[in-house]
Amino acid sequence: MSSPTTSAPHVAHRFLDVADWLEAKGASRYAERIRSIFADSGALTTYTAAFCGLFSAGKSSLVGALSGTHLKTGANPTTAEVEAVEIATKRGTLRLLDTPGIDSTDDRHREATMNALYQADLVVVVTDYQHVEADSNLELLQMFAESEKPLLFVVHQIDKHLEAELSFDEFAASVRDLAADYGVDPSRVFFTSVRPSPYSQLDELRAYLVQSAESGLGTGGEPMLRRLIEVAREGVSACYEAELAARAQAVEIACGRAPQTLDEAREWLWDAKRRAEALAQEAEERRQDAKRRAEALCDGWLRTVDLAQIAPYETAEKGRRYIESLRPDFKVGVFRAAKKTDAEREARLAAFVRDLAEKVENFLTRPLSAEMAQQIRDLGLGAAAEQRLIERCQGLRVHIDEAYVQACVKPGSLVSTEYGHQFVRDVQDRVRREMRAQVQTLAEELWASIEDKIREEEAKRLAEREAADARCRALRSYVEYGEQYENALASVTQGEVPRDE
Ligand SMILES: Nc1nc2c(ncn2[C@@H]2O[C@H](COP(=O)(O)OP(=O)(O)OP(=O)(O)O)[C@@H](O)[C@H]2O)c(=O)[nH]1
Ligand SMILES: [Mg+2]
Repeated sequence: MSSPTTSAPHVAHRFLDVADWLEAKGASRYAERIRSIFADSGALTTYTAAFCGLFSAGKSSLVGALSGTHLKTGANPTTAEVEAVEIATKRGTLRLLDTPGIDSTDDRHREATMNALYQADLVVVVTDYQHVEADSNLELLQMFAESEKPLLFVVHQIDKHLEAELSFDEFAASVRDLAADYGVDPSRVFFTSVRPSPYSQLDELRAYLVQSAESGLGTGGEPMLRRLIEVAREGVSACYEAELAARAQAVEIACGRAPQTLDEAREWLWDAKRRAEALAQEAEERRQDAKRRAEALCDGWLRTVDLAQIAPYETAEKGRRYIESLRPDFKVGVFRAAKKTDAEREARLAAFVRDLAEKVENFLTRPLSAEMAQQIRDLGLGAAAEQRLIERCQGLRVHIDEAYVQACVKPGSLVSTEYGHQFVRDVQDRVRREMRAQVQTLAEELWASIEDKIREEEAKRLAEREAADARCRALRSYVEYGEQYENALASVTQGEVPRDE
């Protein structure tokens, strides 16, 4: 437990506000305990040791002997309510609480004793000589060990020890080992008796208690403050534990295991966040990769269109000859020249068209569509998409006829003798432009198919991504609540009312 930052008694008063807060949170039991510590007029100058143990261990006899008072004792369950006796010390009062014997099989009984412990600065677990190792006694020891109060372990009625059966030293050593198993320091183990016995450490026990009280009370009000903090922290735990456990269970469902500590949960959350981000990023990277590949394909196809030899020298020559035949001064023959000239023009046009169409088919359309079909096959898009796209490749076409070529002629340029070359370039450009447009449309259709495939594959990974997100959510909720809980504990440890978030 954290120690208080200041021992000034006025700090204690702030706990009345903490009590109100606990009350409002539904932890009225703890609010009551805080108020009852205040109601105890001697609280600031009192150090309290609670004597607890099974029935008839000799608690009342022991408390009586230590304080020089007479308390009711007996073989049957005797003490019915917590009784206090006081011993004056140099710095204040040492209060001894004699508590009713605990029937460890009765939960309500145990709870009643545990409830009284909030008043104690120290718990003395008393066991009688004959029951040191009895199960019920060990259970009790376990219960007190968990309460986190400073513990003394007292073996009472040591006058019953028979040296002939077992040496006292051996017995004492085994008791100290046992106590150590429950976290009790060997220096806090005592053997006592109210009857004469060479082994009784009644005086040592009294001296130890007085010494504890004096050092506890030394700085003024600290035992009370410590008790207040302890009760307030228990109250905070009562407020938060159930919800925290529920959130831990949600984490267990999402992660397969519940976190043991808040730090562990924070670590898990960090890992889970990174995993979720990595999964999302991987998905995006896969998409980007696919996009880059598709773009590279399209670029390659466009390059094929640009580089295809669709008008080699002899084809270009035919084009130029056709243009030449369109010039105003072009004339064939002397007789019936007009008709012959027209016939020549048509012949040159037909020759150019035929040749060009053949070259386009052989050097552009066919190789391009074969290249595209092969590359699309290599993508493994799935039968249906693949077939559809390959059919589209096979449908790539620039339909070249006379009208197509004639449409490229710019009549105003016919006067120039150089125009023939330009005309052939214009026709080629038109062919390439139209083919590029078809390729681009097809590339868009291809990308749509690739995206479909990506979506299909991502759907398979969706379960993993959703699980990662669910882990993040459960852990975040646990960590947030755990932090509120931690902050509330830290606040009440300072005597401050936790801020409600
Ligand atoms: N031999 C021996 N008997 C003891 C000693 N101390 C107590 N007794 C006896 O043990 C019995 C129980 O003593 P109590 O002091 O009443 O025990 P308790 O733990 O207060 O009992 P409850 O209040 O009923 O839980 C009585 O008969 C006592 O006389 C002791 O040191 N030696
Ligand atoms: Mg008693």
